[in-house]
Amino acid sequence: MRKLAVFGGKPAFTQPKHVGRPNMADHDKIMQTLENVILSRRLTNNGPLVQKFESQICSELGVGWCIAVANGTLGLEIAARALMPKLGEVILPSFTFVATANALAWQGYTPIFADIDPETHVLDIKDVEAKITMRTVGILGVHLWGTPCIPEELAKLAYLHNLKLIFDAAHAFMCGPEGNRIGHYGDCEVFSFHATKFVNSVEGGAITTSNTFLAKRLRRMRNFGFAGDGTPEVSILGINAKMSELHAAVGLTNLDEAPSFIEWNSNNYAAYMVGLDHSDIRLYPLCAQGNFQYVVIELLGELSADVLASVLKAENVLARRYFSPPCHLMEPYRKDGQTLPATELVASRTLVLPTGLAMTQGEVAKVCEIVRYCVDHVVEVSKGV
Ligand code: T4K
Repeated sequence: MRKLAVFGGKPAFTQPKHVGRPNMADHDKIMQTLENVILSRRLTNNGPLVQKFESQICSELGVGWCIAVANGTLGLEIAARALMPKLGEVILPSFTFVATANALAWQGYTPIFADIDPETHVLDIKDVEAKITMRTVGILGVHLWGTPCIPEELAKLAYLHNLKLIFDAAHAFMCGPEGNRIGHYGDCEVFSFHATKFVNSVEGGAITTSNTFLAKRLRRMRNFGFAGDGTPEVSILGINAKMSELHAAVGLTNLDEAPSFIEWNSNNYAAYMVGLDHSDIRLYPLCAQGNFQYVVIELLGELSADVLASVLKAENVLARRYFSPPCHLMEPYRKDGQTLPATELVASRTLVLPTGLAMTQGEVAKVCEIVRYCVDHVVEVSKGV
């Protein structure tokens, strides 16, 4: 092992290796589709490319309805508004991107955080059940890292207590086996097509549902409350959550390349499996039929995730401490006495490593070598950082 960059050695990479470096389809193809949009002068307001993007998502996921939106956060907000007109408590995990909680709080709901299963990182059904009160109006599960968030168990619980069930599927596009892909669970599911996501439309998102009545309501809410048939009447409160044609054009072009992105990511994941085979490292087991977008490790020994992140940063590997601190420890949500032991444990030892088209398997091997070295030399490394 050469000298680590934190100790004055040469960084392993000359260019930064990001978590969430956007995957992009062929440059000329993207430029051509963008030019076509501009020349057509049809730029937004439920244009033909947005409609095509929606119908391709429906057939990809095997779901009846898709409503494309400007981003995943707005998707969560209008899904909540459409389903839960009465404000109240909504149960969700704290181990998620803060947008999940913010979307609820911004709309006036009270987020109630439930703990996770430390193995799967998704909601612990027992804790969800324990947190249901007379004030609960819904449950918001998160398919973290693309792992289905116990959809059948949550559906039973929601039915039993007459609650609405939404899934944040921001990480889970094209996860789950063919014919049973994430997209049709609960009352609706919300995807993100942000730049850092496996398929991106620069900014963007989509709500999918099998409920025709709900789909119509969401469509109206996305467009100021208009029915979309040219009539000027507004029967429900709406907002502007529309996706533009330029965003849909990028989304469609990238969607065409999704199978090759998955293949690339899964080869990188296989290389991580080989390189991180160590008793002090848990490589989070990604769902076999997923998008392999998040390479998540948990440090089980003495090495701290912050120390490893600093060592990697010096090597130009910009690993991320997703999701630390978890939401319930962030200022807007902090409460005296609020503890979630599994969430806090998992958040304290988790680090997300780079993958995607910008990483080759050779580069993955190099990252693994640094990680293993740090784990094996924890005392020297920790002293120096
Ligand atoms: N629910 C969940 C569970 C989510 O994870 C998210 C979003 C949402 C809901 C909300 O969906 P959206 O409203 O965003 O559609 C990033 C993303 O901004 C965020 O979309 C994502 N989750 C979250 C997990 O990651 P940051 O704060 O880490 O972003 P940032 O700017 O630090 O970028 C991460 C890395 O990616 C950087 O090292 C640089 C690289 N990058 C980023 C961008 C934007 C690029 O190379 N190029 C780029 O254009 O939140």
